[in-house]
Amino acid sequence: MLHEHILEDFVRFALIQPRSPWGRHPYLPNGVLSVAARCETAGIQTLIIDENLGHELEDQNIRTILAESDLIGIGCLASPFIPEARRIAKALRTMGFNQPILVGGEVILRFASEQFARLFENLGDVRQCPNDAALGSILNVTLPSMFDVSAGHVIDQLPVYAKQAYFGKEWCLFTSHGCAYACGFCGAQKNQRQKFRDADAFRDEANCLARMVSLYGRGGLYEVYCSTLDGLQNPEETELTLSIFKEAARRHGVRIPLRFLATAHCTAVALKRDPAILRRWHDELDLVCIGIGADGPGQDETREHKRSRQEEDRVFDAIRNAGIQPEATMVLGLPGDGMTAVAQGLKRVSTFVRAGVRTRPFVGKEVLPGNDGWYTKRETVEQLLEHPKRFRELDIGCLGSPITHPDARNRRRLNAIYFATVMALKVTPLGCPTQPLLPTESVSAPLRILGRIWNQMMPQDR
Ligand code: B12
Ligand code: SF4
Repeated sequence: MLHEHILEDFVRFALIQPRSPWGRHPYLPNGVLSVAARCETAGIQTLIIDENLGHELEDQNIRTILAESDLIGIGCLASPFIPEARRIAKALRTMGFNQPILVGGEVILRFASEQFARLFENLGDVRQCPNDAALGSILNVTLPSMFDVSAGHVIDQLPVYAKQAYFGKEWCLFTSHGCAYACGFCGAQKNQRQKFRDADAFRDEANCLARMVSLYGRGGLYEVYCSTLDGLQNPEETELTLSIFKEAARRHGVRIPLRFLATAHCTAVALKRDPAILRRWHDELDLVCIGIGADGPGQDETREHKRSRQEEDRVFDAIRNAGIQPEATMVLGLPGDGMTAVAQGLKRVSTFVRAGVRTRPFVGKEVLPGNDGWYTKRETVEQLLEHPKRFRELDIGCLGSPITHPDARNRRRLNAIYFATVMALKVTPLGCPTQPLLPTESVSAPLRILGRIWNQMMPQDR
């Protein structure tokens, strides 16, 4: 694909990680760190500005960095960040920074170019980074792929306060991208073989991360979330990745507990081939939690990989028997679901509680950039593009809102049931990591104010 190059000879690239949509929540920004690492190898000087660390665009130091940059990048991981990226682009233009702006990140890859243009119209030269490979072509340099580069040297150069903020709590380990399945409701990069990182690049980054935990981790007790979407889809590659990470942790004298997502089906297949796999990963590689997608009854037919409740239950048992905490990631109440479907979902939740499975229930969202609804529900997409702040309400932790669940009666019932379920789960022995958000955009002014106050108290990873 041909892309109009941004600059012939530029040297400085300021990369902005927007603040979390509901307040400041520092979280290791893998996307911008990866871009910085790739650019640095091509001789481009990068500077990272993270609003979650209190870097305000108006501050004099930040203004100076921006003024001296030839190009500005904004990272946008998922839908709730879209309004933040727009706010930043507007603020930059208002402050008189007219350099080209490049917007990238997982969710940005899902927009058609004309949809992207609508989001950033009248803001001058704002470009979409449509895929990982396109970045080098846009920048007019040869860049290594995101899989072949270690972000270790970029992380090393971060100021101490940033390292303390990122490693003093939960962070994400970039292990692989992509998934071979194509579930209709999912907005991830899918329908392709999972791609893992180059072993040497990953080893270098793992060593840096383990050193950071040894220096700045507070107890290191948080589970680190691996980016792999299905940890048992390619077990050999996952095992190699986990082993490299374990070796790095051992070298730096730390234990870093890991968590990843997996499908029940791939876990069952992997266990059939190698019954000791989970026990080994737990005992030798510090895998402490596996989250399995166990969606509500309404979603069964949208799953391309057929699975049965029995298989799911057997997998949860096997995970628990290996000493690993099983987690059920559930989507409840898609707009079309009747109360019977919601009731069945709740029954499933209570089975999980009794079986020692930690449950993470979320509210189903029919339209997410890149999922099936994005291509079929044109009216909703149109409303989102017309009122981009409503992208915040696509967060799966957010209660149903008029944009996601237009039927008011159903929405009120679903929200009440969902909220009560999460709160009830919180007092069970395993608790519930989900922290519900309130809708703040397509609702009336008093609810909006209440929602903003409530959401500020919610963590980034819910
Ligand atoms: C870690 C992670 C998180 C972390 C975020 C950490 C962070 N700030 O970076 C946490 C747990 C907080 C999180 C939260 C959410 N996440 Co999340 N998350 C992931 C996960 C597992 C890994 C992402 C990662 O670190 N990848 C590694 C980096 C290197 O890759 P990358 O981010 O894609 O970056 C590359 C390119 O995108 C691009 N790029 C990135 N930034 C930039 C910037 C510029 C300027 C340019 C040019 C390029 C560029 O270059 C990078 C490579 O060099 C992915 C799943 C996956 N495997 O992708 C889901 C995923 C991205 N998350 C997703 C979602 C939906 C969410 C939530 C909205 C979930 C929710 N609650 O509803 C929230 C949003 C929270 C919020 N406040 O907005 C979806 C996005 C789907 C979509 N189409 O939007 C994914 C794909 C999961 C899924 N199965 O659907 N998430
Ligand atoms: S929901 Fe999970 S298994 Fe399905 S396509 Fe998305 S990442 Fe893959």
